[in-house]
Amino acid sequence: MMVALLLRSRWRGTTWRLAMAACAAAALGGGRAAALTLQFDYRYDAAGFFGTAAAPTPARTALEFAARTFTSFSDDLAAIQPLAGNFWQALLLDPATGADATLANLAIPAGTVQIFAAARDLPGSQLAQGSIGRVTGAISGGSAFTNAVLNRGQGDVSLDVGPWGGSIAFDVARDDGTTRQWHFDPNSPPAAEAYDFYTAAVHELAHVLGFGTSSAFLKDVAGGQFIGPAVQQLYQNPAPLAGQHFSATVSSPPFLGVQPRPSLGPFIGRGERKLFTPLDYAAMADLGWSVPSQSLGLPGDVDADYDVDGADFMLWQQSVGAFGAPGDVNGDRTVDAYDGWVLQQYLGSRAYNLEAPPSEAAGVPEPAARMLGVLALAALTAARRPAALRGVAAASPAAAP
Ligand SMILES: [Ca+2]
Ligand SMILES: [Ca+2]
Ligand SMILES: [Ca+2]
Ligand SMILES: [Ca+2]
Ligand SMILES: [Zn+2]
Repeated sequence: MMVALLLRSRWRGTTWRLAMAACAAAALGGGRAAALTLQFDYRYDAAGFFGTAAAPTPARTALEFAARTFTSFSDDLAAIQPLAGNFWQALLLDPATGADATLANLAIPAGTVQIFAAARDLPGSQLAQGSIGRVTGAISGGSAFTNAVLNRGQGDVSLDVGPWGGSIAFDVARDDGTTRQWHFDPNSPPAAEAYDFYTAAVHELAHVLGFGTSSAFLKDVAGGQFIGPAVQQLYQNPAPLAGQHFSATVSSPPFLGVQPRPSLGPFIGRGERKLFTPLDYAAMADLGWSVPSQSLGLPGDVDADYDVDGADFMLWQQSVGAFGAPGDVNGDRTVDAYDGWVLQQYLGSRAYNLEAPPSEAAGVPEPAARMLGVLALAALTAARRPAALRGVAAASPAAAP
């Protein structure tokens, strides 16, 4: 354990920042094959918010980096490959207008979801909007083709979500008509007055993948709480919901001290960076995604001693480029710069042993202290005038913008 490193705040460890900046830059450009591919399609982005592949804007780079949150999922999604005599029609929200759009006979490779991305002036305090893709009209083809179209061969759609993809839209203008100020760089903290694009993108991509938007999500909702087994195991209770999000009072175990708020809460504040926490990953597991175990505990704790410190960093550094080594933070079995980026985000964090009841683990905050933490977070949220993040559920008029 290197105490000096523990005492540094997440963003002020200059040495670490320099070392990790180079690594994260490499991660941003990495196109390495992974189990789940989020393939972005920018055909609706006539305004050029995302630029081109040859000349990407910072928004495009940040969106594609945010997608790595999910590329460790190992679901075996069936290919949608329309052959002669096959027909299907995708129904999506056009991300540039918010209107319904249809696309006939999309071909989508195995292990891939296709996500249409654009930007527009979203109403009110809405920052971004992710919606899961639907299917409209009759499907022509045999049962294997039909199953691939409807749920990617994942079986009962009410138990395991398997979309063809969907769409994602980002706000470009504030209510007063001025340009929306985003912070695009995942390698630096957002300024106090800007909203963090990475944080919004990760949140909306989870909606595209079914959180708050699928029947597999609804099966885990009872009495205004999320009751999926992976979430209950981590949270030790059903987790309160606020509509299609975790309630603003929910924070993610298994951290000691003030626990981070989940990505899938209802708001983000100005200047706030939120990561996809173990609680968020547990929810995705409950929707039927195959989430690696590394993502369900303290991320970056490579040596499994309930902290993220210099010893973990050294283990990661020594195994970069290796396959299946202990430096694999995100569980995609490859050790690369992205693992180092995640590790850096959690540097200095400590956790309790999930195998032991938290009430018996040393150093776990007492209920009163925990409540104070919650109140402090709520006050912070109010002070920063949070803006809304929204997912649009399939065929749910109440959830439409
Ligand atoms: Ca707007
Ligand atoms: Ca699945
Ligand atoms: Ca450790
Ligand atoms: Ca990895
Ligand atoms: Zn949302």
